[in-house]
Amino acid sequence: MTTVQIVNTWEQEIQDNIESNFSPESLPLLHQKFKREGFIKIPEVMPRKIRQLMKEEALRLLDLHAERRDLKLATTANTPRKMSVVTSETIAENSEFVNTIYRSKSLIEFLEKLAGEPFLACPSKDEEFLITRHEKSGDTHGWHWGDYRFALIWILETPPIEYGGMLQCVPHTVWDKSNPRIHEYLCENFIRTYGFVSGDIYLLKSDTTLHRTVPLNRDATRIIINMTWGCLDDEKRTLKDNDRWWAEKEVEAGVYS
Ligand SMILES: O=C(O)CCC(=O)C(=O)O
Ligand SMILES: [Fe+2]
Repeated sequence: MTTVQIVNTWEQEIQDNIESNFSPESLPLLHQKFKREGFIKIPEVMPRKIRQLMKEEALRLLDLHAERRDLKLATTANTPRKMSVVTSETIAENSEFVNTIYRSKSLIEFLEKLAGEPFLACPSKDEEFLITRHEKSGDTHGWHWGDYRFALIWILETPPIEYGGMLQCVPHTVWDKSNPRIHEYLCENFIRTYGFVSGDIYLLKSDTTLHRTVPLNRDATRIIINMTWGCLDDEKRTLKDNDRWWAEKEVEAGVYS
């Protein structure tokens, strides 16, 4: 006889929720959409209760640990980063809840099916998690790519789309840190824009999808948590350039205002 032990107290709920919201027949089309757009909106991947608790957890961490960033980043052609953040290590050290959900086997197995490849725990402890809060007029997470392949982004709170804060994406692009050519990519490709409501969740193929948030056009609150995973290819890569603006207040590749 085999016994299945549920260690993560949320695991059963996550698993049941995924099974009731996504039929096996729906997966091939979702996979194809994700491959095509580098983006897929999947709020139903998490029960409402967990999304609400995640918001409360992010608000708690922001109250205790938020740090403001206002800079332009050389490795992404001087695009701006204007927002408050809670850094990865701070989240990892201070939130059992975030760690538990990030390690959910049912969640990871489902995301692997959508992506069509294995997810690896984030190779870099300083890029596993990120909480950001856009709060002032002009706040934006400017055009960039991710160092690692997969980001699950929870839109915990967002203003109406007239205020900005949507996500814009150009899939099937690559990040050359010494020559990012972002404007060329924007001229040569269609840009897709995705609006959100509070509670949305999306999966992004972050390493090959150029993306940004549309700047807020007035003071307003937009809060997300980013959970990042790597892929098998990451084992062959080494990262260079000190452009880890979220982790340190001042980095070599940043210009500060
Ligand atoms: O705020 C968003 O929706 C995008 C977040 C993002 O691009 C990131 O955390 O790298
Ligand atoms: Fe990103």
